[in-house]
Formats: sequence, C-alpha cells, structure tokens
Amino acid sequence: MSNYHIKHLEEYYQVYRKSIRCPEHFWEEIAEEHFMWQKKWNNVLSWDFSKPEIKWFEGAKLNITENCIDRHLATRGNKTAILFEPNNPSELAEHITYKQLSERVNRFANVLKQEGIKKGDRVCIYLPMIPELAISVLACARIGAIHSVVFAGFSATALSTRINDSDCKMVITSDGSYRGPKTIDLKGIVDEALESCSGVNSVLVAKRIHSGINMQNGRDKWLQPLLDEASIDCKAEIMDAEDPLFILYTSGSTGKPKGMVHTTAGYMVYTAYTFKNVFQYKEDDIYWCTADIGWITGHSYIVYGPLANGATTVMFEGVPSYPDYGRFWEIVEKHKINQFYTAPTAIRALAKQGLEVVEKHDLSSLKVLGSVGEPINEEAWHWYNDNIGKKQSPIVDTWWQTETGGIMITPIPFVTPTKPTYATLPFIGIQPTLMDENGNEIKGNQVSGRLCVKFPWPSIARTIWGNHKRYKDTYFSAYENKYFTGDGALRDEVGYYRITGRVDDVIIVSGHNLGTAPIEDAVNEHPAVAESAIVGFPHDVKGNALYGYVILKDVGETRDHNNLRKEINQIITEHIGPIAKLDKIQFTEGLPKTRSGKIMRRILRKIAHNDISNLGDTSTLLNPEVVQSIIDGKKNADNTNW
Ligand code: 7RM
Repeated sequence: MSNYHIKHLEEYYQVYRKSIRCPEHFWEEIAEEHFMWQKKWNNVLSWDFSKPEIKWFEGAKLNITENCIDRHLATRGNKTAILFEPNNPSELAEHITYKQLSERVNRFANVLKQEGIKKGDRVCIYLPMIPELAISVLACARIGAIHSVVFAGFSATALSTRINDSDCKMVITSDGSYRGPKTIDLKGIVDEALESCSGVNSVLVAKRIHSGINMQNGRDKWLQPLLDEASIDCKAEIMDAEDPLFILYTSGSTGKPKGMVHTTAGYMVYTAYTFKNVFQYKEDDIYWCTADIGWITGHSYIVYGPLANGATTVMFEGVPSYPDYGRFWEIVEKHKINQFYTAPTAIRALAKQGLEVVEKHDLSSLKVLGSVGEPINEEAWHWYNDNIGKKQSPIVDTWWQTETGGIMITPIPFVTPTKPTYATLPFIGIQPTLMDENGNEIKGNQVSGRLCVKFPWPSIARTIWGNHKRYKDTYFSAYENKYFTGDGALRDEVGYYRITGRVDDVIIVSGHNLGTAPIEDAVNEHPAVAESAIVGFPHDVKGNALYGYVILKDVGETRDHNNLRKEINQIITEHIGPIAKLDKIQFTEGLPKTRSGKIMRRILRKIAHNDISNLGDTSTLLNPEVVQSIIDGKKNADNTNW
C-alpha cells in the first residue's frame, strides 16, 4: 500500500488512522519518500499551541524549487510545466516545459541577486496572471527571498500598506494588465503606492500591454533586457526547513491585514501531498485551477503543489465572461483539462448564463471538479455536477484557509462518496473538532459548533509577520490548545463536515475574505460620514454582498443620497479595491449599540437579511428604539438603483 496515493475508502480510513496515531512517523515517511533534501531533519515535529510555536522537519536543508523544478528535469524536461492561456483567445497559448521553466526561473533569480536581493529580503510581487508571476515567485524561492504577492486587483493604498508592513525592498510589476475587454494601469498604481513606501528602491517591470508608462530613473527597470543578459544557471540557496518561504496577506476582522507567514519544508510536503490525492493527478493529466496566484489557492494549487508533483498546471490570464460566458468551457475543450478547480461564485455566475454556452463544448476530458473559497450551495453544486461533470466527475468541495496553507477537509475523488454542500471528511493527518460556546469539545455526530483543529499539520502558518501576539490572539486564544478557524460547521450522522460560514466579522464576497473593520474605516473617511457598520447579506452570485449602514454627520444633509453612495464606494475602491464595494447603503440616524458601546451586528445582519420576525434579545441595547427606525428605513436602501 502506498500512503502517498490513496485509492479506496478503506485505504483512506487506514491511512487516516495511522496519520493520527503517530503523525510524526506518518509525515516522516511521506517526506522521506517523495522529496529531495540536501539534508534530512533531526526532529520531525515540535509544537506548543500555547506559545504558539510549531516546527516541522527541524534541521532539514532544502530548496523548494529543486523539488518543483530541478528534480523533474531528467524525466520530465520536455513536459509542459506551465500552460499559459492568455486573456485574448486569439493570442497563442504558451507551453513552458520544465526545462524552459528552469532556465527562466534561474535567469530571474540571477536578476534578483544582481539587483541586491538576498536571502531573507522581502520582495513584493504585483503582477497579473502572466508567466512572470509564477516565475518570479519561484525565483524568490530559488534565492531564499521571501515573496509577498499582492493580488493585482488591490488599490494603491492597499498595496502600500502591505509593502510597508513587511518592509519589502523591491516591487515586481508590469506595464499593465488585460482583464477581459479592459486594460489596467498597474504601473500607475505601483507609482502611487510607492509615494508612501520609502523602503523600496527598485522596481522591475515586465512588458505585457506595451503601454507608454513612466519609468522613474534609478528606481524602475524593464525586466526583459536584464533577463536576456542573465545566466540560465543559478545555484539554489540552501534553506532551513523553517525558513520563511512567503508572506501572504489576509483580512482580519479588525485592523490591518495579517501577513501570514508560511515556511519551507512543511508547506512543500503538505501542498504536494494534498495536490496528489485531492485531484488524483496522473502523469499526463492537464490540471487547471482558475484562481489568481494573488490568493493562497494560487500559491498552493497553481504553483507549488502541482509543480512539486511534476504536473502540468494551467495559468489563465482572463475572466470567465470574456469574450463570452463560454470561455471556461472553451478552455477545458481546447486544452483537454482533466481536473478543474474553481469557486462557487464563478459557478453561480456561469449557471445564470444558460446551457447553450456549455453544450457547445466537449467537456469529456474532465475527471475531477473542485470547489473552494466559500460554501457551495445546493443549487450550484447540482448545476456543476449535472452540467459540467455530467454526473461522472466527483466534486471535491475543499475547505481550507490562507492560514492552513493547504486543503484540510475534502472528499478524495473516487474514494469518498460526495454529499452536496458537505466538504465531507478531514484530509489525512487533520484532526478537526467542534467546540461549544463554553469552550467544551462537542463529541458525537449530528452536532454543530465552532471549527477548530487539535493537532498541527505541516503547512500551518507559523506567525503573522511582525506580530506574533496577534497570531496567538486570533488563532490560539479562543480555545485552549486548539487552532480556531473562525468558521462554524456541523458534523452529520456519518461524521461528514459541512462548513456553515464565518462566525466573526469576516465576510466572504465572491470567495474573497473581507474584514468589515477596514471597510468601515474607509467609509468613515468620507467627510459627511459620522459612523458606519457593515454586514453581509445573501447574494445569488457573490454568495454574500455588503450592506452598509451609514450615519451622516449632519442630519439635515441635503446632498443627493445616490451621489453620496457613489462617493462612498469610490473611497472604498481607493482604499481597498472594487471587490469591497457596498451593494446597498442605508442612511440611518442611529445604530443599535450595547451599553459598552459595541454595535450589535447581529441585529443589523437580520435586518439586512429581511429576517426581522425574530430579532432576539434587544433589551440589553442602549437605544432599542433605533431598531424600528432602521427597519422602516430599509426601503431607502432596497429601492435605490445607483
Ligand atoms: C482557500 C481560501 C478562508 C475562508 C474559510 C471559510 C471559507 C473556504 C470553503 C469555505 C465553505 C469551503 N482561503 N471557505 N473554502 N467555506 N466551504 N469549501 O479560500 O483564506 O481566502 O478564505 O473561506 O470561511 O475560513 S481564504
């Protein structure tokens, strides 16, 4: 029996039990057999959730790019590593073989060195989904620089916050990006961000849209000429198992974004092992994850996990609606995709388009379908299963987080019987548990509670960059000796998990985590706004959309409310990005508050959900009368079209 590749349900239970009985032994075996080490570890695991401190494979030396690239060269040199599908379907797709990837990563790594980047330095990558994005990520890893990829849909303010938080020395960007029919001036956004980032002294610019951009003398350099001059050989920096590999920011329920730090060996082992099993990847398969590398899904399941397995991974630059809503299915047919991994929000948007655009395409290459990012509702699950998978391709509903680094709860296709809306069983080595409000573990089945994890797994984030206390407070303080996910879940009669959603002030909009606090901060920047509160409400495509309750400073404010709404969203776009725009804005004279001055979001949420029959206990409110006035005023948010 091979523990690396699980093929039957019995085998899953056997391997699962083994992985729980002695996790150290289990992960040691996986690590020994499937990776390339410069030196093996002295100790598989040491951990203490109270500090918290977690170390996997301590003492080991390795470079993740030798595992993702070099070791495949002998057997897979001419195999496509990255298959790039451009935004514009009439532009040719690009097949980058493992050999070419090796040369391009090494050239890029040499350029980074030449520009003064050293092991441990932070490099911010702000690029669209073009090959340079994956290549620059790997180039950083090659020389031991810590990459911090910022999704290229974030605004200048959001970008500069992230650059400054981790003190990046360099930014890698492009002259612009294509997004469906539009182009975006990425370099302009970088220029604006850098006005408040004194630590950045070099900007490398890839050419993509050939726009005339401004290059700042001494700071900005075109990438291509530097690459042309660089050598195709670059020795991999030898890294310690626990050296940071990357920082990736995720929104918190309060304050500024959290720079989650992932380290080298454990992250590599876990993303590789999950990729192999969750997608049942076979040697000649073509695998496509539609995420952007700016999110954790792209890091783990476009770049590192697939490449560590010598897979062919597709990178798609465009959007599902361009040139029309058949684009995903056209790509599946064109490249004969075998595994397709996307988000429920995309599935819902495509399901709305009707079946003609689906039926035009031959989807028979598909073997496994994946879903990630938010709960998948029953209707979307069936649409995906019936029309895309033709009831032949199992859906893996994969629950995990930026913080977990890899997939945590998921079916294994052809192994775990699926159940709509259920992420089903814990992956090998994962020990989930449900906790009640009093901090007790809830045993047995057919129960619900707050989802925690009892034991470390190799790819758990090790800290928040520059703020270990926040790491401890956020994840290890709610329940003693447990990692708290922030999600609620239920466990059914056979032990399957269904994730019900966040139990904190994070709202998942189109699969993107948004903290309410930073959006409220942005809204409050508007000169006419006194206070605001943001909640989520159900949306048929986005899953959740944002509802803002706004108190104006001047009650007699005579300005047109729709103009104010537009201005508020404009500020949000500037501070965070268009993904955080509010769908509804209700102007109100008060917000329900507790005596200690906390806004009672529970009530606001119910009103936004049109669920006012049972508002629960409002007696502890300082101002119970405000509730009725908010209910009465809701029509001004519902009926406006702006
Ligand atoms: C991978 C990713 C994490 C949050 C998480 C959940 C939600 C993700 C699922 C899901 C239900 C799923 N990382 N979430 N996957 N909820 N079913 N299959 O999305 O850091 O951006 O978000 O996303 O609430 O805590 S993330």
